[in-house]
Amino acid sequence: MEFKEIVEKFQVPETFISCEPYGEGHINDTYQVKCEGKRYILQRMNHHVFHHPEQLMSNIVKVTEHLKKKIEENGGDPLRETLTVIPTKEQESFFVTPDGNYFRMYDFIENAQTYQVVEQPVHFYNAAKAFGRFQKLLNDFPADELYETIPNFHHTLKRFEALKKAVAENKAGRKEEVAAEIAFAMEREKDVSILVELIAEKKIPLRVTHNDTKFNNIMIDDASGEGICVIDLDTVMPGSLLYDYGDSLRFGTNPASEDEKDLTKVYMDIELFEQFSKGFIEEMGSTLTKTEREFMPFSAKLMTFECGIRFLTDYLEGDHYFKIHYPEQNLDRTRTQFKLVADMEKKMEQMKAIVAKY
Ligand code: ADP
Ligand code: GN1
Ligand code: MG
Repeated sequence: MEFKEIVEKFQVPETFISCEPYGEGHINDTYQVKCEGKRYILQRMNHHVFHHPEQLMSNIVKVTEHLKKKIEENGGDPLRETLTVIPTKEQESFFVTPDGNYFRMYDFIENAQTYQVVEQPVHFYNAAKAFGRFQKLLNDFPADELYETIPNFHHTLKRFEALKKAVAENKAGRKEEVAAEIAFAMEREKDVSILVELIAEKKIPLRVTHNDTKFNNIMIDDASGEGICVIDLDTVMPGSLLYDYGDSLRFGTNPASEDEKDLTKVYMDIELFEQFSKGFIEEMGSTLTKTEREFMPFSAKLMTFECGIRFLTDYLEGDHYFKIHYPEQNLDRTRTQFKLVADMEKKMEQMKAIVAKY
């Protein structure tokens, strides 16, 4: 089907002009749709990653409706501060093409940007506030109404077991080439059960969390620099607040890109760590439990390690999960994550002191 035909399945009154690939997400195919006087986002959901796109969309509709109500109550702009799902002419939240591809549309959030690296520290502080606010707005959302779109998404122990299996199977024949990275991962096996166990023992509460809080999943307002809208709601599920906090630091404290080849450029910028931690703690306030606070610095390292082992697993399996633009990209991504882990290990005491300060 042509893009124009797909767009016409949705409640879009304006005349279609064009549709082009957009953004730098690793999972879905995102397009910018230009219509007369208005832009939209069109996405082909990745149904190899999300096995039940209809469940995914049920989550997103419920979560955005809940957020819109709260944003309105607080005097905000519900059309700008969360995603707006455009329904199809059949009143569905998505459209399935005859060849089995799932599409959805959102309003385009104008006068705001996503960034691939933090360009101004204050943006990162503002992002922390926005991710914290997002959590708080979902505090009273009934978690049992959410489908688990990817089971065990942040179950680091299972992610580690998946890596071991990928090493044993060596499907892409790349095991020898990544011996150093495998060794780095294996040396940190003791870390992978820590959060999982605390959650199982109910020492850390389950909340409704975003689970993919990288800096390019938040729109920064052009005029104010505020984190105006949290996007990419595909993985909103029950989880730990530490997943959201830790994953933000993983991506945002690195001044280089996630696939930077020159590892001398890759490190955890402690000033950015401070900006984010300050914003997040200020926003979450007394909602944070003592144990959550205690494990905040560790969660940054763990989420970075988890992402690194996911990239490494995908590299060993032949790159079927994350989108790549060249053959070694998942290996480059693995290396940046492991470099960050090593740097965070060195800076752990500093990180703890910062968290204790706020
Ligand atoms: P993925 O799951 O592949 O990461 P995202 O939902 O994060 O896909 O979208 C990819 C990119 O598209 C985002 O980083 C952002 O730049 C842009 N984008 C997504 N939704 C919107 C929107 N509603 N308005 C403007 N830009 C958007
Ligand atoms: C993916 O969809 P995107 O690009 O925002 C991934 C995250 C990883 C991230 C690494 C559903 O995020 O879990 O942390 O890449 N999303 C999914 O950059 O697997
Ligand atoms: Mg994204």
